[in-house]
Amino acid sequence: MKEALRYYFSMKPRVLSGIQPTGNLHIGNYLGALKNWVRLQHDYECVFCIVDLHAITVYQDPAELRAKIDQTAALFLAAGIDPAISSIVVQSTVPAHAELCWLLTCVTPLGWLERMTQFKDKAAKQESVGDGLLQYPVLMAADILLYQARVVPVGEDQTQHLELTRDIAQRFNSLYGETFVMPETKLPAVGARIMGLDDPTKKMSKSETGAYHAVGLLDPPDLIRRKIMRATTDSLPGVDFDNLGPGVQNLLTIFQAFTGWTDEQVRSHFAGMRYGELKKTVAEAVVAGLEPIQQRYREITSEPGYLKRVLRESAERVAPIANSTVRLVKERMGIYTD
Ligand code: ATP
Ligand code: LTN
Repeated sequence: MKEALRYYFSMKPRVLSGIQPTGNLHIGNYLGALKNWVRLQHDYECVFCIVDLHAITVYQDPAELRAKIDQTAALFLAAGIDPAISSIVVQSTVPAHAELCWLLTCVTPLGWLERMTQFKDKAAKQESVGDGLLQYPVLMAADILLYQARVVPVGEDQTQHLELTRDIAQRFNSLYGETFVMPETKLPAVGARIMGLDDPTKKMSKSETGAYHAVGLLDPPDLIRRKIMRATTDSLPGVDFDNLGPGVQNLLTIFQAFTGWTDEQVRSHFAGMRYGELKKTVAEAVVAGLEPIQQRYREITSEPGYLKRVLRESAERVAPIANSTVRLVKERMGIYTD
């Protein structure tokens, strides 16, 4: 396996992405990010991070955070990330993430960070805003640039952070000489922005607490059905493709992303269908799509020591790449490296 990995490290362009271990992973995280990761891992050398240092930019209950780190890692595996060819890394176990973040902070103008819409949204919800929340996108840039990642598969909400990453990389390169590869954003063709079931004008999100907002990846089938049957639609009787409300559009997107049907297949199957029938069909597609993931999750979490081993081996595998980037950046900046 070591030989195979050497091949992957030397021949293929790199992909990096991450998910925060906060709340319960939902079908938006799966369709927007994870599902794309699984597909990409055969063509790229992939590093997928559980970004615990990002999670603490808003207060997390310590015991809950610790449990969610394991749960998120197990879900990466359950969704189909293969640890023989991809690395699954808990961000805080590779200290170079935090180290590069500081070095990049020093080349990032404050105004760039204050303009970030996610910062403005999250700051508006807090009584007191920690410095970490402002620095959040610099840490994200560090995650990506640390591995010289060429491609970053994310959902649509992360495009502004990716633009900032490129701006930081460009600024560094022009101040200190060519150092960083310019990363590209990769959105999924369908499912880049799944909306909340209870309010289809808002993005489905882990931090939203409404009981009928999101379908969790570990929700039992009956709960999935109940949530989808209660999804907000509109007052039309059935699906009208010339007049699709956001709730119906969202359900069709979820269906299409899970099944891989073409636009034409979706249109001809659902045109005129009553909403009750539409919801039943979507619910069954989601239940069927999540069933194998839930099955693998149970297997992974019942194997003692497996997860810990995957996380340790991944961290050991990527640390030399991360450390050599930090060393290069320090040399470029004139920092002591001897
Ligand atoms: P939080 O509410 O805690 O910010 P989140 O649900 O937005 O969490 P993240 O950990 O921030 O989830 O995102 C992980 C990945 O999932 C990112 O690539 C993000 O773009 C993607 N993602 C999150 N929500 C959605 C969504 N509703 N539709 C598509 N992709 C999504
Ligand atoms: N901010 C991202 C999570 C994240 C990330 C990354 C995504 C942290 N570091 C690096 C891609 C690449 C989010 O989804 N909220």
